[in-house]
Amino acid sequence: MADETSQLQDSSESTTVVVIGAGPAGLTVATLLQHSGIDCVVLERHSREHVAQRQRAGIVETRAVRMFDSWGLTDRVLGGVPYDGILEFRVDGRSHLVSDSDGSDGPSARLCPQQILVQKLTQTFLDGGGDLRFEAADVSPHDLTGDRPTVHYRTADGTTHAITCDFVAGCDGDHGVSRTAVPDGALTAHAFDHGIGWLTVLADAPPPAHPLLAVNARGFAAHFPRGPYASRYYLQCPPDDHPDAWPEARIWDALRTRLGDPALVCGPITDRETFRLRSLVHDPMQYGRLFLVGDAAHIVSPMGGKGMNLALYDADLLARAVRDFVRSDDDTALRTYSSRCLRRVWNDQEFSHWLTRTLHDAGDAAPFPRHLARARLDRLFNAPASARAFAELMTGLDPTGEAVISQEVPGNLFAHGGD
Ligand code: RFL
Repeated sequence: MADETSQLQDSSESTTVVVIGAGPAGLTVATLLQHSGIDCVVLERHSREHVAQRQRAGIVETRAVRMFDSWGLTDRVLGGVPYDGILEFRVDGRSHLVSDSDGSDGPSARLCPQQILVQKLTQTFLDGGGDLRFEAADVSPHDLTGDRPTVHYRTADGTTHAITCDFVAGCDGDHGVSRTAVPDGALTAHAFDHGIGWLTVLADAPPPAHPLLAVNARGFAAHFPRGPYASRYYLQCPPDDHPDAWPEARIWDALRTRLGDPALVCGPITDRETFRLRSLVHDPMQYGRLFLVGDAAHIVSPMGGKGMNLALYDADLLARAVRDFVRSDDDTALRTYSSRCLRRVWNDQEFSHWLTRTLHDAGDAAPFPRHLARARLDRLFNAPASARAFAELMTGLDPTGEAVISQEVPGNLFAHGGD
């Protein structure tokens, strides 16, 4: 430690919050803190161009739109177009339209690709004079259980810097450094492998009329809009399949079959990858003065579109909690941050797991689970109460995650949470 410190070129910097990672979670925390007049520094490993191009999620759910609205930021940070709240299920080629709007007043979900949200959050933060440092290498948080943690990083010229702060927001995704700075045993990881693979394909091809989830005896497929002339497709595949096993002709053939659309218009494929569906929750989402946000704390299988939306939920709670502490010396919301986030995380994990099982079992599973899954779909298409519950979960407006009697972190908040 002494050697490390002696090589620092500049150890005099200080801020309230160091945010590690400039994805949806980190940029939202930073923008909301800035909006609250609280200073922060964002450290991002990659270049601005790299971060701005990363394409993943496509829908900002109703709850998240209303969250930005409550901060007066909707027009600045949300691009894309309003979503009409209709989701299409296609079972053996037969279409069922399901409303995933809950009918309440107020702004609703937007078709806003993740990279557009990231670009707009970046611009908003920088326009407001925000301190966002790209290409920050070897980021490492220290003294997380002390009064003033320090975050070290290195710039491209090799200079090492240190920033002292009150709090660290670990927003650096599943492979970042924030969580690995926590000693073994302080967090419990709950991991689940669904035993399912997906091939995901981005193409310059016409988007569907509605986000589309399809299933037939060959397996699951999906087609989502990603802009005026861009689409993301998913195809269920063996868990360890390689993208090379999927030449273009095979992809379009499989999509036409599983989507039940022989006339599906294809287009140039711009990206393709395979991955295993997995889910992961780290509990608690706090260690001393480090607060984990978004994918750094939890991974949700993409079915149901919850990963990015959960990241936005965590970011909102953390920004409000820090604001309470800075403005009023009130640490209640910081103490309950982890338990409040985890309640919604598990709620969304359950929804995503339910939808994952239903749409995969309804396809090529053994007869008994296939019949169960199809009975669940039948209920969704025909029982209004089921459809309403589904819509609440899709919008994120279900009360489950909100009506929290939060469990406070006992003792000294800024010592290790469980002590
Ligand atoms: P991110 O987006 O991974 O951002 C983390 C940032 O941290 C940086 N970083 C570091 N910076 C400094 N030092 C280090 N050592 C660092 N290590 C990493 C990274 O460069 C990056 O900029 O996490 P965040 O902000 O928590 O956001 C989470 C979302 O990205 C994620 O949940 C979603 O993309 C998940 N997801 C979807 N979510 C939805 O809500 N709806 C969807 O439709 C949806 N589709 C998807 C998805 C994820 C997918 N993948 C990754 C399998 C589709 C796919 C294919």
